[in-house]
Amino acid sequence: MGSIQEPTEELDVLLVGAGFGSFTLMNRLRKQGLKVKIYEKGAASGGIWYWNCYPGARVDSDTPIYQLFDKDLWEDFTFKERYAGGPELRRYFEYIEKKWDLKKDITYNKHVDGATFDEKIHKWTVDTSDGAEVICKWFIPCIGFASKKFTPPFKGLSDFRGDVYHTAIWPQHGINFKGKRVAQVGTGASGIQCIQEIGPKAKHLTIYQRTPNYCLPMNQRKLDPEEEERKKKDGTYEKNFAKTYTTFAGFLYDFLEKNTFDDTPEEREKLFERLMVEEGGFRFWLNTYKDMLYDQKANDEAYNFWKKTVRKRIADPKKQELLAPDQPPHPWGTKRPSLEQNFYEVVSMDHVDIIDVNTDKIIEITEKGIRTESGIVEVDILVLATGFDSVTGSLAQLNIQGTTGGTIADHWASGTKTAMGIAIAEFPNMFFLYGPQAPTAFSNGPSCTAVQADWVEKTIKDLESQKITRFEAKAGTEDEWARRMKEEWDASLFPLAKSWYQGANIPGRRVEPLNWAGGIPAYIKTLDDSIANDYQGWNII
Ligand code: N01
Repeated sequence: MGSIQEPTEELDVLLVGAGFGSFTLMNRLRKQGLKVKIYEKGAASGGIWYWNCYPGARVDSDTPIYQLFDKDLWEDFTFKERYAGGPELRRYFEYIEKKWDLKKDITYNKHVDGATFDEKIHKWTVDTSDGAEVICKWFIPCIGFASKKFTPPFKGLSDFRGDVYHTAIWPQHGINFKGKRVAQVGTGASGIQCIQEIGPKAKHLTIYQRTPNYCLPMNQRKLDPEEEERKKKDGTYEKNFAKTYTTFAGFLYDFLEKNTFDDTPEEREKLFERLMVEEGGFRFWLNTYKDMLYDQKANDEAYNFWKKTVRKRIADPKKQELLAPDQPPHPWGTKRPSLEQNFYEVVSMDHVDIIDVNTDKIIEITEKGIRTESGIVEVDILVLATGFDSVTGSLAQLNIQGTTGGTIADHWASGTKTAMGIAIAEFPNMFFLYGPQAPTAFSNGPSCTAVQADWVEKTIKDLESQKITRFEAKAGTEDEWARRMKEEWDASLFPLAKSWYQGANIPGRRVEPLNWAGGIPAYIKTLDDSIANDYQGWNII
């Protein structure tokens, strides 16, 4: 609680977080005549693109689908690169704010601490960091899957006398690495992008790697504005956005209709070459044989091609084995692959070292650097690219109390439970976007939020028109969704990787499927069915 007490504000809808999800919903719910506001803890919009402003931050989804699908937005904004960088994405959010006149209803630097549902009036009372209270009928956190950073509990971290930066709360003013000795822990999506930028600038870079990242070539390129204009006019953009509703991950491509061994080795090689090297991006992951993520032998074919291709770019045999090991530590694609531009060239530089923390464990951080079993490396700057308490951490960290008085963390104490990845039993009149048990991490972000926003918009409209005041998922709806989540998960190879997809990155955390692995079309059908069957899975008052 802060010191200034402000008067209580009454809203129809409070959205938390200023990103794709809340912007979409604010625009649509305003049109229903509802009084809507966004509270954002940062000083500007963009969500992850605001906070994670580390060097080289760039999206791994390609244009045009990494944006909101509304024509009035895309007709006047053209991205400059196939994969937009952080600064361009921030400009894009500013553009939406202006175009939709959102700013007057966004309060920045306002952190939602918690909320309580009032059973008498069927409304939420929301507490914020400045001591102000807001009462709202519909409470919709749109805080993504990565708003709680994770720092490993390294012994001695606070003793380090140099500078420590976590990729998830990077200083807005940027950091100069020129001539510095740098240590970086973590080689996930954030880590790979940092290494590409920091490596060439630093005097020396030591990378502490636990698991090699199965990186794919991004094949970045500038977009031709004239060609984009043509695609806007000839209906290509509209066709593309419509397609995202029909593919597994909301991209413009999908798994092939054939299995790995339907092709001859020569055909397979040719296909892999095209997907990974010629076309690039996630095609080698999501536009490949349909059994790749389900059958170990099929997966081995993908891994071996990937290893062979990557090794050609690394001269040092030791680095080859560290970055693309002979034996895969987990099946191909069961952890999030990163898109890289020159990662393998940067890590091949003489002043860049890789320490495998599995065989040379980190013992402690000292005043001067990192001590592993083999000795100490003294550094000026320590970069922690160690990720997030992903997917559930964002919501569970807030003191949101449901009808039984327990928080979301309490509700999930014996396992994450949601109704279709969009609501929680005992938390009436609350929805969330891009969080647990939705296509979230297995989707293009704007595709997932578009699908969920469609459902929330329709549902609120239905309920408002019927003067419904209380809408809550039944426990059975959660149980059924948990069953389907597990069924999809267990059929795949995903359980075989120690990934944040299943919470395995957080020491001591329950390992469980956190993302819907059944694809966007099946997810849409589930959402649509719940409306078509008159919300039978919900208690309505
Ligand atoms: O986080 P991560 P991230 N000792 O959890 C390592 C999205 N995103 O911020 O793999 C040593 O992936 C950990 O090792 P391991 C995207 O969905 C998107 O990079 O668990 N190492 C891993 O290497 C992405 O996937 C974009 O064995 C330790 C790293 O730290 C997600 O956010 C950009 C350790 C953490 O990687 C998360 O990405 C950025 C320890 N004790 C983020 N603990 C784009 O679209 C952890 N690690 C480009």
